[in-house]
Amino acid sequence: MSLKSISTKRTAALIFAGAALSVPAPAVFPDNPTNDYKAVGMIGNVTGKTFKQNGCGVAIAPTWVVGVAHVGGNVFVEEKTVYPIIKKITIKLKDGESPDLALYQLAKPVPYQAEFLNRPLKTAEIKNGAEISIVGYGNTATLRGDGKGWDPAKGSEGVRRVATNRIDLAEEDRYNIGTAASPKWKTSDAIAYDLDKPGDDSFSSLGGGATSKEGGMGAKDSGGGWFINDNGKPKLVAVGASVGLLKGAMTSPYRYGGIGFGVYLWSYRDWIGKTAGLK
Ligand SMILES: [Ca+2]
Repeated sequence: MSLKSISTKRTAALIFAGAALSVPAPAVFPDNPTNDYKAVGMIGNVTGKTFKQNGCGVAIAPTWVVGVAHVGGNVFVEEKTVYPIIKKITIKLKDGESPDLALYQLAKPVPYQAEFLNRPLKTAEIKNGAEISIVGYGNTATLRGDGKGWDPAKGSEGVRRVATNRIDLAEEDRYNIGTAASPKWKTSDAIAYDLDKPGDDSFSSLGGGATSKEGGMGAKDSGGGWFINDNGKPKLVAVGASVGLLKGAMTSPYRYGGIGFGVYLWSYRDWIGKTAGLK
């Protein structure tokens, strides 16, 4: 399946964003395994003794996980323990397109839960590129020989990794999580990063300055957590949703200049709180 769709950018040119599920090669890259962020787990299907990973999710309460609508499964795996999913809930809007956001209710409680950032992002954090940590279980990637970015590496999924980047902008992210024949459009309030090359801002598409572990995410990282350091504590601000690229500027969202979008959770805090019964 290969989907290409349009994301409307409020601030400048059009971005063409492919829904993350349509990208065949997954990755949180570079290859930085982490023991932190234990509330980020895998979502997938258990059939008999076989587990197939479809994406990620982040536990936000003992029996609730937040993720994206285009990922599903019958289990959430946190720290190698399997928790059956009872129910997946998405937002139903009367008017307009619903966001690519989902909540999963678990059959039994998980030990680790993430904390939300309990305030909106400040204008300065978006304008000045606050650093984020992107966490997921997709494959990693290797640097291209031509120095133009990354190539996802197959067969290395199932490891929790963290990459860093900066928030370059906040905008709506719109894409089709269905098929061309039977489209299911989603429009989410989102934040976005671009992939920068260390020491060379000429590839930058949204704002220069590579971070120490500059990287991003891909298909099976959908639903993974994006965290901001808030007074020394990692706070969840978004769940990874899609990758894309500037029209005509490049050929792969994994090359430098490629863009990743995360669903901005503050916009949906009322629905999340009400649905999951958070205090
Ligand atoms: Ca960047």
